[in-house]
Amino acid sequence: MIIKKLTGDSFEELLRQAKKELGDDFVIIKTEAPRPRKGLMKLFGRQKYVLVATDAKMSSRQSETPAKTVEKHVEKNYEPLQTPRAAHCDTTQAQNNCPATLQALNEVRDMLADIYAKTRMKSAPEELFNAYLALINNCVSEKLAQNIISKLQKKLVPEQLTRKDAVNQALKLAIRNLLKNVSPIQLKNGKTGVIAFIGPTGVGKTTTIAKIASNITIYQKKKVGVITADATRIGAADQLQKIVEIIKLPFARVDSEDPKAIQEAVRKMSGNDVILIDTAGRSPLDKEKMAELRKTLAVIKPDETHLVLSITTNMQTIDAQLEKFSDFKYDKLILTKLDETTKFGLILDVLSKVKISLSYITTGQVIPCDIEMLPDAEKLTKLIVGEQSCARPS
Ligand SMILES: Nc1nc2c(ncn2[C@@H]2O[C@H](COP(=O)(O)OP(=O)(O)OP(=O)(O)O)[C@@H](O)[C@H]2O)c(=O)[nH]1
Ligand SMILES: [Mg+2]
Repeated sequence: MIIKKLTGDSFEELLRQAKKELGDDFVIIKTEAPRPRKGLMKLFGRQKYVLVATDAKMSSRQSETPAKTVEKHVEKNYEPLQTPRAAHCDTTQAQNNCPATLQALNEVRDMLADIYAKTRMKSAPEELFNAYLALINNCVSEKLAQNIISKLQKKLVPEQLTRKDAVNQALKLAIRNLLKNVSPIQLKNGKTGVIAFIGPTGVGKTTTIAKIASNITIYQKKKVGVITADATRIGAADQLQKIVEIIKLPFARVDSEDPKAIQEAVRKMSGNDVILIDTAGRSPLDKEKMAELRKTLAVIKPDETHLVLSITTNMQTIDAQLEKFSDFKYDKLILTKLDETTKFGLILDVLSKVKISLSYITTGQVIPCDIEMLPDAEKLTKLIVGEQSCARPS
């Protein structure tokens, strides 16, 4: 079995190269699209597309079973097991005997599962495979892309599968369905809505609150109060205070560790239609600060809690952030910094994981303009399939 890692400027180029080097039946193992670079990293040239492929034939006609392939791969690449059948014994024993071998076996097993999935994709009709490539090219995870394409394959009739427009339309419909839950802050007549914003450090919470406060005041003509419970960073509250002073909104700064002060600030602002509460950014790795945030929220008892995440983060980090914030019972998701990327697949992955409504997306640093107060699923769909490459309104 030959496995090749190829790099180039486009998937099309890599697919041609793989075909040349591995023959018509090559199987894609892994693909990576360039990630957007930030700051000084932008100076170091464009990142490349990566494609890992093998010549292994995984069809039912194959002469070798997957298990045999695993065995051969392990035999060839790793030290022999201390006990001949360690891989079949219970996990603890195997880990004690030879953890590296067990890990290698797991890696190869995962790799084979992935090869099977990719083989299914590659054997998909051409238009479906192109749709799959469009998704991964835009950084939708391979797992989610495979899932979407498999469902399309089952749903479309053979005649539709050969037509680019039919596949494209069905793909966009499938994506729109995943994005359909859009729900900004719900204002209730006669009741003050208390809305808390939480999230990791630096994702844009304070800026987003300033945008929301301005928009609700100016365009929806509702009364807004703003409280910041971010007393930790010097200057953090000042920034928000300056903005809300310009639009003449009630503002309070409270110590997040002082429950009485928080309750009092909320009480004083109860004549408003909505109170927006900023919290200090918390590194999900900082257990102490996360516990403090939990206490603050227990005092605030918000009607809605919006988790704010930045789209410039990679999926692995977002997974870790979602896990750490999972016991906060957030209701809605805000995605920020869509102006800083040209690959929007992450939106789909995040939303299909959290299964909550998207409340807002933000597209720049300018207050109050760079926010979509009602995210447009149609536009997000175009961004995700690559029909549109810029989130900012033109
Ligand atoms: N490009 C871009 N930058 C943004 C966006 N939203 C916020 N920012 C910038 O991100 C940086 C951090 O924004 P803040 O609003 O302070 O973020 P925060 O989450 O409140 O930060 P902490 O309170 O420190 O956790 C600032 O430079 C903002 O101007 C956006 O949609 N696009
Ligand atoms: Mg802040």
